[in-house]
Amino acid sequence: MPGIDNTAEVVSHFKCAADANSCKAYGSGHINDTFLLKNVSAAGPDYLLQRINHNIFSDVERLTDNMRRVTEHLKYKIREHGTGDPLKEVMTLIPTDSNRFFYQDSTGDYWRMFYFLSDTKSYDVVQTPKQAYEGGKAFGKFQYMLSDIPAGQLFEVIPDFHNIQKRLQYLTEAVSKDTCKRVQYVSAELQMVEKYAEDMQYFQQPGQAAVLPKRVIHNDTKFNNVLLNSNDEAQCVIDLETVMDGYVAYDFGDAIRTIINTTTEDEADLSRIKLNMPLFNAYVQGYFKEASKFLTDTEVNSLMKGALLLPYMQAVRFLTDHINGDIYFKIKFEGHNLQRARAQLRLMQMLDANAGAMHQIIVNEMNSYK
Ligand code: GN1
Ligand code: MG
Repeated sequence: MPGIDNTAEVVSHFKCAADANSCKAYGSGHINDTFLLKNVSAAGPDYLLQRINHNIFSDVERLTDNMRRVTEHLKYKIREHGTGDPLKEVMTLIPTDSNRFFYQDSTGDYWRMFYFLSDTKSYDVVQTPKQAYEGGKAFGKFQYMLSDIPAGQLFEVIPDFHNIQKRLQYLTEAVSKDTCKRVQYVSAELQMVEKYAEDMQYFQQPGQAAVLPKRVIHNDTKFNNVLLNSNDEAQCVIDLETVMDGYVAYDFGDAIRTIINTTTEDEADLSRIKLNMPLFNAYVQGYFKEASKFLTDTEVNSLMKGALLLPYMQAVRFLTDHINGDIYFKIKFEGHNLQRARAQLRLMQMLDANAGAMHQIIVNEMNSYK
């Protein structure tokens, strides 16, 4: 990750007590660059500083408005219920000296800052049913707390973000340009994408818009976007920049994609990718504890479709980026995006083979609340 040459300048514009000299790269995001900074006083909170990838997030001002709106709403809900600490359970954006929540430096880069939540953990691979249960509860509660913001109010930060028709169109365009001459090596993956393309159109069918409500959803519910406390209890949902309208099944599917997989998103040895059903069960239980309060039956019936779509869509996105020469997702080595795409395709196939049984688990859980 590129470091920061102008840390002191950037930090000086935020109303914070961060020690610019302590700046260290942090986290495993694929898009933005994140840094951890210590407080100048040992007693004060530390900070997270993020360089926003503004090739991808082109309208930082409206993106920030969304994040403000969402974090304020979540804090209000937590205060209203009187059950928790909004400062610990919701990310807090730090204002700048001009009372905005992002800063553009002299090189054109955009920055934002949060309080760092100490004594929390995130996991790339889930280890215990308790963690999965807590993750389910966290994302269910997140959707529930936002369910009174009507659809259509938040800015569409990345248009067609989870529109599989568009994602497939971008893949076709990448294949026809073939700028890096990589298409000849990925025909097996392209064939597999093609084989499932029609089955994946569920959410795009014209009738769906009439029966499936659009809601404010997270849109990036990887398990490592939930912070757990030292007792492995859910504390805070992070990474709020793609919070915008969508179908709840997208969040469900993205979470299952990362929770049920016994290994990482980019596993090279496909034989290590297995489905951990106890973790699936636990996530479903945690999720419905909150989501049973607002989900419609049609939404419940769509959840498993989301669980198949999200790994598939992720594979399409990784494969497109591989063909385009790795211009979107950060990579650690050449071929990384292809390896990610292969792993996600394998995961999707395994989910597909078990979809009937998994759907039944979902339906049974919802019925237990009726
Ligand atoms: C990106 O940067 P990160 O890791 O939070 C991506 C998500 C993908 C994810 C795959 C804006 O998220 O959509 O699901 O990588 N974010 C964007 O790991 O494209
Ligand atoms: Mg993200």
